[in-house]
Amino acid sequence: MHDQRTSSWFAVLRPNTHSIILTRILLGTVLLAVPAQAQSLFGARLFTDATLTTPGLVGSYVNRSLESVTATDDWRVTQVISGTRIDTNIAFTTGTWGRRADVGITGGSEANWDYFSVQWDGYLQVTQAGQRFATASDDGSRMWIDLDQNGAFEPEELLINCWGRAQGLSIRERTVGLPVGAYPIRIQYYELGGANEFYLVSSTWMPRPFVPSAGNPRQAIRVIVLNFEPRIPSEGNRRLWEVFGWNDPRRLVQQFEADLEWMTGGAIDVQIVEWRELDEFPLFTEGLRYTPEQ
Ligand SMILES: [Ca+2]
Ligand SMILES: [Ca+2]
Ligand SMILES: [Ca+2]
Repeated sequence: MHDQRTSSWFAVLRPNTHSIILTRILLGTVLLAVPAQAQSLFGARLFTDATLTTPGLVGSYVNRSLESVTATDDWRVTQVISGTRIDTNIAFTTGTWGRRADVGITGGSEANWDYFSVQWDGYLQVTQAGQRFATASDDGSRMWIDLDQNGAFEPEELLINCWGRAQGLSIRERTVGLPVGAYPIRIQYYELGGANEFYLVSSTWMPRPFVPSAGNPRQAIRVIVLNFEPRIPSEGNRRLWEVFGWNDPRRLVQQFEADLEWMTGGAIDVQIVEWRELDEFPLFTEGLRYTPEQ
């Protein structure tokens, strides 16, 4: 099923990869993160201290979801911190956050933490010039990088990835390409329910802006969406994506549309002209069709 949440210069590959991912690869998607190897950061390293000696960021955990906290303050000052931990690799799939008790989290289960937040602080050492950075998160996140290295996080040094509501794994804003150097960094993340994933990601890739001309106008692509949403009788007729806690296909399609337009530099205009809801499984070319109980 199409549960991937990806962006044009970035894709998170989970164990089942799907046609959306393949489409993006064909279009020049730069793959950056493969959570199985828990590696998402390229051309940069993280340290807890200004002397760049201890790898990782210091995670200050909060035993509730702070999605409604719009104030962009330092949670170590304004919130009750339930535990701290040095996280050496800021790349978490739902099941790889560790033991909740280590950082005072009580929501959810060991395999799927719920209703918690974390603020990471430390230093980002850019080792390869031109890297751009973003967060990819389920649910929301925001990140400051002290781009001008003046020791303070100004408003323009804040990137926000859909703060304040539930979201599937997504990426929005990216930094400019950063010169080699060390930058103070702060990341805040919250999880409501369902999957909880977070990646700090990097890439040098940027789309080339499209300049339309008389002989080469912007192309409209008219799309019919065939939305296979089989309902599962043994699960109270809930839809497959609800049973498995995957992303809502409607939101995925919206994000995919926006990403396609962005990654072509505006050369195409995706127009969804028809949406068909199909309570069935797709028929594969070799004739296979899954049944609900499979
Ligand atoms: Ca969760
Ligand atoms: Ca600054
Ligand atoms: Ca979630």
